Amino acid sequence: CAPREPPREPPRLPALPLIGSLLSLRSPLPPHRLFQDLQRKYGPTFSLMLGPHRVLVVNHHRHAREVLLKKGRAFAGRPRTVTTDVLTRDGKDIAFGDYSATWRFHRKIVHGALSMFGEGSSSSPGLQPFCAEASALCGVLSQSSCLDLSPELTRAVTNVVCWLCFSCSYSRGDPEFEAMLRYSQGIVDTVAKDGLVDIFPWLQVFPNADLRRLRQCVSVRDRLLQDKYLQHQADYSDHVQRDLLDALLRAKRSAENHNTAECVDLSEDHLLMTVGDIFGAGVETTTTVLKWAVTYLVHHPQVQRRIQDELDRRIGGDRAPRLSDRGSLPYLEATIREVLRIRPVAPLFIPHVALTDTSIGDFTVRKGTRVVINLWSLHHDEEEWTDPERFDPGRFLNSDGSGVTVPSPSYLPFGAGVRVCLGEALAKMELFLFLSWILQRFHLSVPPGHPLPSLEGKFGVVLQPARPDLRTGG
Ligand code: HEM
Ligand code: PLO
Repeated sequence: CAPREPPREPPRLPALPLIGSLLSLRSPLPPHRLFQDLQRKYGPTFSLMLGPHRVLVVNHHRHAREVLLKKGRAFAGRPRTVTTDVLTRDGKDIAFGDYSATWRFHRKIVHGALSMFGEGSSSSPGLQPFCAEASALCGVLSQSSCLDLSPELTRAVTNVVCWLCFSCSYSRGDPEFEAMLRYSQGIVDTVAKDGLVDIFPWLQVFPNADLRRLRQCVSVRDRLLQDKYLQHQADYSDHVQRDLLDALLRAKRSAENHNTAECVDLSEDHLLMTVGDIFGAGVETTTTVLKWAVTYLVHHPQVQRRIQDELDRRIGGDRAPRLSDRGSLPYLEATIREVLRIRPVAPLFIPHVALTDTSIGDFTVRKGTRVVINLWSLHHDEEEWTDPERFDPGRFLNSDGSGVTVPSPSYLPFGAGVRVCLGEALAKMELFLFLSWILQRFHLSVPPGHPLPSLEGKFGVVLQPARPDLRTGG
């Protein structure tokens, strides 16, 4: 056996003082596509300088799994940036907050609270909001044969998350709901998208339209969160836990009574930012995937027909789909998996940070290095996926089509390890229920004479489809 290579520096993009590698990063391509292309010159793992920050880009599943799983703790940090600090009151949330005892504690409470909405039996009260919203959604769709699905999908998903966080829901046209749609889009458009202020914080002193818009949107969100918080505090009871906010309030009270508050910070800010994360993530991610699913289904009517055949055979038209049907609808499951592969919600995840001096493969990594996992590259690796831009749910079916598989280790739509997505189970349930309800009742297509919706994503903190123009038919 050959002796192991000594640790070495990863290949590095040219860098100038102050600006770092910015000149090599000028490109019309969005960052995930540019990083994918740069592999050809630098190999699958390379480093670059974003101004003063050392960034390591990982494009292959072997190194990605080492970062997330094998060395998950060493890479569990998050960078502080100007825009995420505005969103999260300086990292007092889960997703953008650095690794700490407080962070671990909040993750644990949220994990427990989300499991209230777990699979269990189909009669579990936790599932009630899903079916109520799926049914309301289909009711609206059946009233019109030609409409833009996006606002309806967003409202249905928002209501599920509202139930979960605050035990409330919105009706169509509710002004608070409309305001929420506007501020959330404003945040998605302006936060954590590798803008220059996140690289050079001193740029904040200059007028910056994006940062102004972000601050405005965050203040609208904060007023809403504060209102819900005050209402919940007013009618809080130790005996009933209605939702996530109650679970967090209970933990806060119990920590205060037992004096554990010194090791973990359960301040009002932390609590509000945690709810803000779950609310924001809950709405934007699932809605985005549903929009991508609808987009791909109108491009591929044969896939749609095959799901509908499966629904007809396994469920029929006399009853609504239930979570317990998931195992008997493998082609629908495979389609959801393929949508999550071909258009990953978070193509660059959220950057990780090395908390100690460590390594990836044979490369040394210094403490403080930001690590970007390029999920786009993993999900479009030609060694792992034949013709990666072809939409083919069949990749995720087993050989006789009776069940689903994951055919490659290069598939991590929800991440893995210490920072794995907290909403994975919830998102999968929602995607399954909404899509099965819709496809049992409707055929999706573009109105005659209209072009098919674009498959290009709009890069940001989530990869969103362009505004679609879709209609349903009974
Ligand atoms: C983190 C994907 C839905 C809550 C993440 C990450 C990914 C991801 C890739 C980053 C992992 C990392 O940085 O290593 C998705 C996808 C979703 C989805 C594809 C939908 C299909 C949700 C939902 C919620 C949620 C519904 C909440 C209810 C979170 C939170 C984090 C996270 C709180 C941050 C975890 C941490 O930093 O510790 N998600 N997510 N996600 N997700 Fe999701
Ligand atoms: C979406 C807009 C909201 O107004 C605020 C918000 C909170 C949490 C973020 C989410 C946004 C985007 C998707 C994120 C989520 C945390 C985890 C999730 C980044 C910005 C993913 C996919 O990583």
